[in-house]
Amino acid sequence: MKCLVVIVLFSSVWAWPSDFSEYDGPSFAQRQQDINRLLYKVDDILQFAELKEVADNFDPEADLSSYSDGGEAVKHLLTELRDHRLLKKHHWFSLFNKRQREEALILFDVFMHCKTWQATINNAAFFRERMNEGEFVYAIYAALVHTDLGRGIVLPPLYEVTPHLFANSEVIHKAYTAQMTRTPGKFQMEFTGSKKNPEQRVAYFGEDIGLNTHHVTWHLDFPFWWDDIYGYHLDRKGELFFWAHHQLTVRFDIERLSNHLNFVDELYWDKPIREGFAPHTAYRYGGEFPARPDNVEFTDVTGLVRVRDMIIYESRIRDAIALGYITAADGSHINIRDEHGIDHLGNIIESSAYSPNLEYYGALHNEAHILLGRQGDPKGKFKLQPGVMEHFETATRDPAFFRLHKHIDNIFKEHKDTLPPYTKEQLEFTGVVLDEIVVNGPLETYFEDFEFSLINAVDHNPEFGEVDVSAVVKRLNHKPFNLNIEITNENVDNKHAVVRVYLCPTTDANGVELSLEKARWNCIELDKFWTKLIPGSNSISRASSEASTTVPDTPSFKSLIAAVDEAVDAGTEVHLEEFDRGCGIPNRLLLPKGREEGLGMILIVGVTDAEEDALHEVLEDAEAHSHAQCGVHGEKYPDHLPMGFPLDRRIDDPRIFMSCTNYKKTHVTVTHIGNF
Ligand code: CUO
Repeated sequence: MKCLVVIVLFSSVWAWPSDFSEYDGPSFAQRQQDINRLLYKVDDILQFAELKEVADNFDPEADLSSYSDGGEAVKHLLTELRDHRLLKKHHWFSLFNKRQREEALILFDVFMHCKTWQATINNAAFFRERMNEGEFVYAIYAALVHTDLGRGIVLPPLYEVTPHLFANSEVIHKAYTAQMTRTPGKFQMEFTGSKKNPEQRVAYFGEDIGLNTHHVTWHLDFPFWWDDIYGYHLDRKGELFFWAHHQLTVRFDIERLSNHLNFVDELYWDKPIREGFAPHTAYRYGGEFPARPDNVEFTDVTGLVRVRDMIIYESRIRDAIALGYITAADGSHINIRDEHGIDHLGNIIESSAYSPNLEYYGALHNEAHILLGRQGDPKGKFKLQPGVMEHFETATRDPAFFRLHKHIDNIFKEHKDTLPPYTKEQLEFTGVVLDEIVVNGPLETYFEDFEFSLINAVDHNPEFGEVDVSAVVKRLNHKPFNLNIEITNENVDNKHAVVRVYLCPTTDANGVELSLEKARWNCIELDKFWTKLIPGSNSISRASSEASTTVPDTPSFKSLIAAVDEAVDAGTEVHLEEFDRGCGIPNRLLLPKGREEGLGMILIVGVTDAEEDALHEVLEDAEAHSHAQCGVHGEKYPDHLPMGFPLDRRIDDPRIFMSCTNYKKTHVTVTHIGNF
């Protein structure tokens, strides 16, 4: 079903740059095998003879007709290579490092201009052996996400391709020892810190390897450096930046609530960073990630970020919110007092290359990541490497990540609060009555053991072979449940509708009841889906596994390799459509942890008119992967209404809301089973 949806979606005008219907390259299984092999032991030389042969003998300039830019990008990269300007191998890579990013993006540019799969793979093999491994991995993942040729390819789980960015140093060291002593081992991975630190209670969330994969993949889908010259426009990218990170922030707060901790407070440029952090993680090359003690005052990072610039940029952004317009680089005004304002604001705050005035509004969010990442060694006195905040893979491990994003989120809220509350006309869906919502099955969460391979974390001598090494980590999961919704359509014709499902807190951590106006900004988006309402009664059943905020577990790298190799050997195809989307919250994290005694929450369901949603016919009755917070590749965002509707704006008078027949709420309890 998902395959069908994706195929239909790509036929629209928003489709990716080239027409895949004319594709006559290798089979999907063959392409996936090529990718698996390029990423296997990426820090080592190529392990597969055919690819190694290509890497050794391919001449990227021999056939410039295989590039859509006449070979401009590849010539650029080769010049850098021949001039010995490229970052050496066995060195850390950070996307926030300007020069390293530029190098990765030249390779990305090469991939984007390859006309055939073979040209892509030849270049990948060639540059894999000559460029920094981190730059290579970033470039090829980004290309697989954004080129037509990468369509359907499953991104091997990053926690098994680059385990150092996901596993703590303790288990990595054990894996090294196991390899050296040739003793296979499974090593229990603990979360960072000790019980003396209250933040430890929610470390399972920030350190969840699936959540980190979602976060890094979201930033691959919507890179801050993206320029439309790469072939297409990323629809509502600024708003998606707001929404995906708003949801991360809110979710963290509900995890805190589950663990009797107050909602996180934002950080302030002029106050100490309250929580320190000891990452207990190490680069594969370059030593440990730097630690930061408690209560460090923000200090300028020599040559990179000045605290006073952050204050100035933020003040300009707040001025724009107060004035209701952004000043573009040419001096013109861009109105933000409407439903599109959030998109512009997201672009200037992140800031992305879509920012209409980078000079004036700066790069508040991106530079804050660097500023926070360097507070352990701001003057570079100790030659420490970038901090966890300077990698999307590791950023959420640091409690300061959530303080920063709460701060950013509050700026977005300041803007949303300038917009008038929705009127009854905007909220209602004439003739549609949401009669009942019933949750089938208890909302129960539990921790389970999850094993992932560390084989790619250690070096091995081909003479002695590899030893099986893996980490076992606790991760949150929930029991499956169903949402049953009864809707009456009193109209005489069919109606296309979108159903929005939110899970909201009822109190803060002190048990103080939250009004709807207070709670609305703290609601988790559980699901959003399109459906057709026939005249009369409609019974809708939606399984938790279908939630469009989530993705299923990616197969392990080992099983991906096995399934694909088997298909290639047999000359058959392999079907992995379900896993071709890396962006999305892991489905097992759909529910917050809750409490052992039960955490009371409110489920709010709304059904609204989807007539204006261009893609609703495609999306209805089908899972369209994780479109709610990740959009649909190469397409217009499927929902024409603002993300978070209708809870994104002030609710001055809840009675207006309640008088609409197309919304309903019910009390639910999220219970955690077990003692963690
Ligand atoms: Cu995703 Cu700050 O943007 O981490």
